[in-house]
Amino acid sequence: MSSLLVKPVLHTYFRSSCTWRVRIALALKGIEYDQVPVNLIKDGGQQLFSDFSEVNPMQQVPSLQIDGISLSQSLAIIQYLDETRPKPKLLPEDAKKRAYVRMISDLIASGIQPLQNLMVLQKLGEGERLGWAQSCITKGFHALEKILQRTSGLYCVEDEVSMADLCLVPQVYNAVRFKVDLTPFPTIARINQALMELEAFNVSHPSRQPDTPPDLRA
Ligand SMILES: N[C@@H](CCC(=O)N[C@@H](CS)C(=O)NCC(=O)O)C(=O)O
Repeated sequence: MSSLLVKPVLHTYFRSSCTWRVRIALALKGIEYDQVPVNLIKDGGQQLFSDFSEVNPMQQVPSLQIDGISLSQSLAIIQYLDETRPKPKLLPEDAKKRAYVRMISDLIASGIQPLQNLMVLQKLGEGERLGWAQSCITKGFHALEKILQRTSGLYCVEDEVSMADLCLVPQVYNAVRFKVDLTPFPTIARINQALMELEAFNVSHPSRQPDTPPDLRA
């Protein structure tokens, strides 16, 4: 069978913000896929199992098997999906808008999320974790708020949903989880609210995944 006819397989964890980015892209583009859950907490972290290291040597989710290749890194995955399944476009045609989309995506994916990732938090004492995560997210959100005041319309970059929005919503979810005060970030909060009204952001939400524990289901 041609690899183009095989359903993609997403290695996922319901609460992983990086995986949620990819789930939104798959939902927006109407791509059907199967999920293989990788529980980041259970058994000491199933991402550390040797068979999963074959899937993603970085021992992180997400990973997507698609078109006969195996991809990791959420932004690379989203850009591959956008190049091969262009509707709706998640990276604008216009070079300046595209640069804004990449700038905002990188700010979140390189400047905020990695600092509050599980692997980092596990290196800290239990009493230090919440404060550390809050300070990383708050610092990043101050920068993001300023940038979004310049670039946003209804969404992060003007009025079209883009890769930047796929990064924003899961990062706001993490901020809420870590009890970050969002009052200083009205633009972030407004865009998040507008995006959460869209079906693709809702169906892919951590509370609605096959591996979501019953007590966290919505
Ligand atoms: N840059 C990667 C980061 C992936 C990542 O940090 N994944 C987290 C979940 S959001 C993870 O698997 N963490 C497991 C760990 O820290 O052990 C991407 O964008 O895909």
